[in-house]
Amino acid sequence: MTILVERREGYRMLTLNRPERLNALTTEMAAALDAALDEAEADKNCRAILLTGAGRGFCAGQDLNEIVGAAASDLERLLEHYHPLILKIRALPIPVVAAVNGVAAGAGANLALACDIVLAARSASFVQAFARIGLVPDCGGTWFLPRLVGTARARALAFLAEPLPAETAAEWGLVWRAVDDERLLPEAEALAARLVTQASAALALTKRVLDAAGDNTLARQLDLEGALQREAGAHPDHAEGVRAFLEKRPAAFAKARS
Ligand code: LHQ
Repeated sequence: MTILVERREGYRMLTLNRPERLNALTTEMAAALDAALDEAEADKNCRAILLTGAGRGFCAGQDLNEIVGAAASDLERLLEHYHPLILKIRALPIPVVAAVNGVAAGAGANLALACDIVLAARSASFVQAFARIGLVPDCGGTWFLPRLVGTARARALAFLAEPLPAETAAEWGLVWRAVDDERLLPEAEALAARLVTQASAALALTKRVLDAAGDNTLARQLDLEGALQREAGAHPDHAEGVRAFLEKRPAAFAKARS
């Protein structure tokens, strides 16, 4: 199985599972990941997703054996398997945590950047490997990178294709945090478990409003915040959160997504 799915208390852990190839992506694997995300979304009790890689790598991007000698038009067609995946992660009404356990290269790096919160092991690195094989960054790299680290750093990362160590990635704001290798999974699991206790409807709306900000004027974004605040405010989690604060107790938010 190229994607391992573990059902945990309130969340699912998805593991990219081709460790002998540093979890390089094949079209079959992309389809399996796509299906695993659909199943997670269909399960109303699933309130977070944790994505990681088996073995010493997170994901080495497209499996180059699959594209060797491919016609240029085949490359574009191949991306049709990856684009929906990136868009799906962004559109999921569930927070997705990436636990980057080792090298994340090419499409593998940008798959991680599509996730909502990225934790990286200190020994991990991020490589926009595309220039090394005469390709342009894809899977959203050209969109995520400048937004996360600014154009100066984005351009150097894309042109030079040098590995960026996890710690620098965290300093630059490419990822949320770099942690000691042995702490990666415990911290990522704790993070997922914490997200599960949050107001899941509010988190889904927060993800939507943050993603919309990139294309909106401030005035339009304020309108959207207002509309989504109305939606959040109508959910019982809001009343519960306020009551819990006033009663000085932890909030007991809905256990299933609505
Ligand atoms: C691999 C791979 C790999 C196959 C390591 N494929 N075997 C999508 C679709 C459409 C169009 C094109 O673009 C895309 C998006 C893309 O992702 S393009 C970019 C594709 N990825 C790359 O170019 C990265 C290639 N890999 C590397 O540069 C290195 O392996 C990195 C820097 C990731 C890790 O280096 P090392 O830690 O030194 O490991 P290694 O190179 O020894 O790899 C371990 C094994 O994994 C090795 O096999 P072997 O049989 O010798 O043990 C590699 O051949 C294999 N492997 N990446 N993408």
